[in-house]
Amino acid sequence: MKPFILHHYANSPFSEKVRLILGAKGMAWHSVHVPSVMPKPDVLALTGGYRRTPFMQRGADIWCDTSLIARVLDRAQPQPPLYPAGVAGITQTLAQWADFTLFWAVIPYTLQPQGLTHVMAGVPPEGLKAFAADRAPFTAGMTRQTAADATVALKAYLGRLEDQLADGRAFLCGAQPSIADFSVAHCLWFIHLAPPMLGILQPCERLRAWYERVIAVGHGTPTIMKSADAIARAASTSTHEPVQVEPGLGFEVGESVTVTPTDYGRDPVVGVLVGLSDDEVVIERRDERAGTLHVHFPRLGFQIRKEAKT
Ligand SMILES: N[C@@H](CCC(=O)N[C@@H](CS)C(=O)NCC(=O)O)C(=O)O
Repeated sequence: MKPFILHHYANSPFSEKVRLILGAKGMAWHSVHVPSVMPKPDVLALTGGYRRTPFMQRGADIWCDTSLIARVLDRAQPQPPLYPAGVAGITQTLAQWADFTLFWAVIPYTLQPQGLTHVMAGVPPEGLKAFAADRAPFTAGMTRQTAADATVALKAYLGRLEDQLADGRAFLCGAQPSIADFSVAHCLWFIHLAPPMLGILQPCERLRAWYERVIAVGHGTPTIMKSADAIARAASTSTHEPVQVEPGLGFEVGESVTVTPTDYGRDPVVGVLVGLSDDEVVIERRDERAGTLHVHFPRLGFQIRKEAKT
């Protein structure tokens, strides 16, 4: 089986979530660095319009969103499990909370002026302007927390996580790491990019020790790959992962649809429906350079709409 290709960039927390999962599972992988702001022509060639980071590729299959990427990696390499028996439900619920609620407290908290200069160290003023201009439409429609809101929320959330570890457990849902640990860890990892902001973790002794345990899993074994080579890899692959459209879910195989994230970065991807279940939606699309691709999204958090007939 060929290694997965992760398309990511260094300072991306959700990429760190996947890098840590690859580390926990001891996997070898190909690493393609993508730009952190638009334009991203090589990204869009593969995803069809989805611009969020990271996404994963193998051959001509593309997986978007870390909740789905985590499931795919867990299927490919089941040990150690991301969804341990007995806590599989709660660990995914905690991960979902961290990936949205905790994340969107961490971002405005960390990017206050004294943190921003560290996260963006070395970026010239025009780069900072371009970043702000890129992210405004990306999060349009979301209520961005003020620094004061985010600080009070984050203090409460960190306190709750500290409580969760009060019985001396090594990881958030028990003795083994699970998806919840990686979803919380990538948020705390982002605060670590801005050392002056770390004071908020000072009272959380157990959480700080937990963080060191999670980060210690490392990133597995990455090999650098160029985005042009990843595109060529897709173009030279004529097979896809087996998928099917299950009946009774509101859509038929072969229908033209759009798939769009419901929270932010709401760029629709157009394609022909080839796979649908309660967990996943898969569309087929063609790109001049990358050939015929299957783009997979999680079903939860994504809206499917039939394309209007012309
Ligand atoms: N729910 C998504 C969230 C991904 C996300 O918000 N990624 C950030 C980077 S950490 C992003 O896409 N930023 C804009 C960009 O990279 O263009 C996931 O789990 O993958």
